[in-house]
Amino acid sequence: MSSHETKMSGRILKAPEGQLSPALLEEARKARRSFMGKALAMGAGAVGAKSALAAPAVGDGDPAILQLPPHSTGLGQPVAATGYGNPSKWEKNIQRRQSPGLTQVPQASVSFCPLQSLFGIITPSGLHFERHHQGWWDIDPSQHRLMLNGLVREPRVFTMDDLMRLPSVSRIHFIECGANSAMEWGNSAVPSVQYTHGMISCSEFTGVKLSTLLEICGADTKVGRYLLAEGADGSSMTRTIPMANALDDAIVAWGMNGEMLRPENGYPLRLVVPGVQGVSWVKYLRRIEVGDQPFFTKDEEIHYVDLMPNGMYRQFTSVQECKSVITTPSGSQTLLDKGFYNITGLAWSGRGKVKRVDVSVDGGRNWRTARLEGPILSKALTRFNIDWEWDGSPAILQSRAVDDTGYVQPKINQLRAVRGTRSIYHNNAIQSWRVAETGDVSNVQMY
Ligand SMILES: Nc1nc2c(c(=O)[nH]1)N[C@H]1C(S)=C(S)[C@@H](COP(=O)(O)O)O[C@H]1N2
Ligand SMILES: [Mo]
Repeated sequence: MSSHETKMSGRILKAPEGQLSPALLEEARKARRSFMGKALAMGAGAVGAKSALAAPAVGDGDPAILQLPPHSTGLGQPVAATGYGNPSKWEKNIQRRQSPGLTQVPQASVSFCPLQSLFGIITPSGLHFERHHQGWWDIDPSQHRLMLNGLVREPRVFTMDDLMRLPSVSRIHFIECGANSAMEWGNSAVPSVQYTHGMISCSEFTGVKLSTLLEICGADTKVGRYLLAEGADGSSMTRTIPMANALDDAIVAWGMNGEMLRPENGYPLRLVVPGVQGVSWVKYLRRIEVGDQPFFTKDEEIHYVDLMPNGMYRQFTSVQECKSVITTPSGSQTLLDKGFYNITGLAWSGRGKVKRVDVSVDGGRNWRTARLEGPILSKALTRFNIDWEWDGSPAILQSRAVDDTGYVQPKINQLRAVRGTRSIYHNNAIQSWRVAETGDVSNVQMY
């Protein structure tokens, strides 16, 4: 097994990245202190620094609300200080991150999406997870071409201009790497949801339907039951796509979240195959060939296959089955106090819509049905929320999703009973987070 994704062994990360480190916490405290100091120096209130820092509850006369800070009295920043806006400097800890030691070179690697810090269902483009086999490129769109050949009446080479004149669609879909949660097959290995589930993102993609291009070229969709999709990067990423997907909802996309694709995500052109594992979403898409049988490329012969306990492996298991995860509270976070919390998370299914999500706070003994927030879209992330009153005693939080085919997300021991413990891809097991009496949340497995 040569894929770097096969090397995701049980590694424990010591630093809970994606959370405020002690150093950053101290920095934040200092910033707050000096902010309070400045406010006082400006004569904003005759309140001692000590009582100001104690932050009494509103109603107890919180002095901070009575002081006018500089941003209430001074002149703000001018327009277009940056032609393309950036997140607040206070949010700079929210980053895509690599799992230290996971891969040997950063060009054939993955950066994980900080799911614990995101709201709703759309992933900000700058935080979309990345998976490259040979590094990313910022390709000149005027030089980029897409060729369509094979079992077609008229082979064609399209420029970006040609493609962008065609009728387009915009659809919201998740993309999940088949290796998401791969480190968790043997045991609970990584500390936070960023690393357990961060190889998923969800965006609005815009492009021309692949079926439109096939029609233009007069593809033989009866004999031509398969397509080859090929990328322009050095990895020669090639995957077989069933014609059924091509005629259904696959898109040749240039847009992501209202703008052109980001270079890391395949600019200027990528394939979108809703519900199918990320590897088939070929980036820097340069060629589509129609053929009468699967192409058996390197990326489907030895990679993205399911090693079974008897040593045989399953191939072409490319649909991402129904799965969910609680993103808050989640591993490496700390609950500050007893009392009310909104448990929130994400659910999805490569086969359609999420029908229901149940949440347990006692390790799977009792379940309550969570609220699904709209829109609930097919093959897209769905946000769920549920109220929780934490009484301060240890708890195990879990979510279990059901999709509209009736499929129920399995427990890890149910998956292992069929697939063993040495699999890598397609782990859609229920995730467990343990809340300790201290409020610290950690990654555990429940059988
Ligand atoms: N050309 C090309 N396409 C590619 C890849 C690649 O390395 N090169 N990686 C694949 C894999 S394994 C995944 S999971 C997705 C990741 O897409 P993203 O980087 O936009 O998240 O792209 C797929 N398409
Ligand atoms: Mo992937």
